[in-house]
Amino acid sequence: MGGRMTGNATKQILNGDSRMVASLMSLIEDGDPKVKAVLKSIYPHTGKAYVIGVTGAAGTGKSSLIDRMTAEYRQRKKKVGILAVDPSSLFSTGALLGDRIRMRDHFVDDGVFIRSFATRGSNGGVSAAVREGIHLLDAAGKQVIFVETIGVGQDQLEIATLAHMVVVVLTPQMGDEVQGMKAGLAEIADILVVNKADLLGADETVQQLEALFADEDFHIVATSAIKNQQIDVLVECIEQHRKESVGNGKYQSKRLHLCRQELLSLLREKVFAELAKKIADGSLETQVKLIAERQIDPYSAVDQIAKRIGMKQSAVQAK
Ligand SMILES: Nc1nc2c(ncn2[C@@H]2O[C@H](COP(=O)(O)OP(=O)(O)OP(=O)(O)O)[C@@H](O)[C@H]2O)c(=O)[nH]1
Ligand SMILES: [Mg+2]
Repeated sequence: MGGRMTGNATKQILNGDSRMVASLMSLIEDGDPKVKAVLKSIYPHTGKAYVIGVTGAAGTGKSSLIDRMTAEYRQRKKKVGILAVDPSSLFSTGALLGDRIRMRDHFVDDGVFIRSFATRGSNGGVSAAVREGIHLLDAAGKQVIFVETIGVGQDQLEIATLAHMVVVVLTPQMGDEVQGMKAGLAEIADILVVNKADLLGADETVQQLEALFADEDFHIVATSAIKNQQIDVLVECIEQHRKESVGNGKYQSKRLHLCRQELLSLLREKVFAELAKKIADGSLETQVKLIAERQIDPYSAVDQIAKRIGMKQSAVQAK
């Protein structure tokens, strides 16, 4: 993208032009470096959106809830962006289609931008690409941004480096499973939702969670996305959490945390790319084979490579 094209793209993003947002999202998805110039020029205009991570096991109703909450936020005159991080769409487009169909109503609404995000190319991985997507939506004037991720292990923790707050979606069917999730939930969740409250056992699940987290101060809300019940309560909970965190300084330190995570992630990517250039072609693969054959251990291999490219041994051993 040349200077003039970057300028035009920037202007269109700041005007909230959905088509430009969509085409830059595609560049981000493909890991195209051209998008960096636009990201640089829009960055001063970002930092206004509130980013809400929505995570939970497959099929708990995350997309359905986001769909309903979006309607609620639209009634409150907020512009909404939605990024569904979709690992499965790498293999099939089924999940993506599901999201599209369920969120159909919002597709004709100019105040809503929806994107299912499959990340193939981006160097910094999924998180880096999602962060870029968030900046685009933020600059385009979206005031609330939902990021949907399927919560499994690592991914679930990653969301904490992307979002201002995290909503974890559970269901009554999970029963005793929640007991084992206690530590993970306490670490990541700001709000716990028991969705599918129209099904049997919802009250018990809520009671179980309340007992489990008696010492924590997070909210537990029972909803039914399908029946559109308690969605306003959930949104009110989110808004209350937001206001409280601004009031007690947690939001400000969260902002610093997110900026730090992004900077470190970009730096890691850059430094590693530089080092990889220094490591002679093929020698990495040679080491890999040696490790596989147990002729060397990976720790000594790293020491050797580091020494060869001129890194001081002490620097390698520090940390
Ligand atoms: N009974 C009931 N079913 C629901 C509710 N919310 C969602 N569902 C159903 O649960 C299924 C999964 O809903 P989704 O919204 O796609 O769930 P998801 O968590 O986004 O799913 P993935 O993105 O595939 O992990 C669908 O068949 C929904 O109709 C609810 O409140 N009650
Ligand atoms: Mg979904």
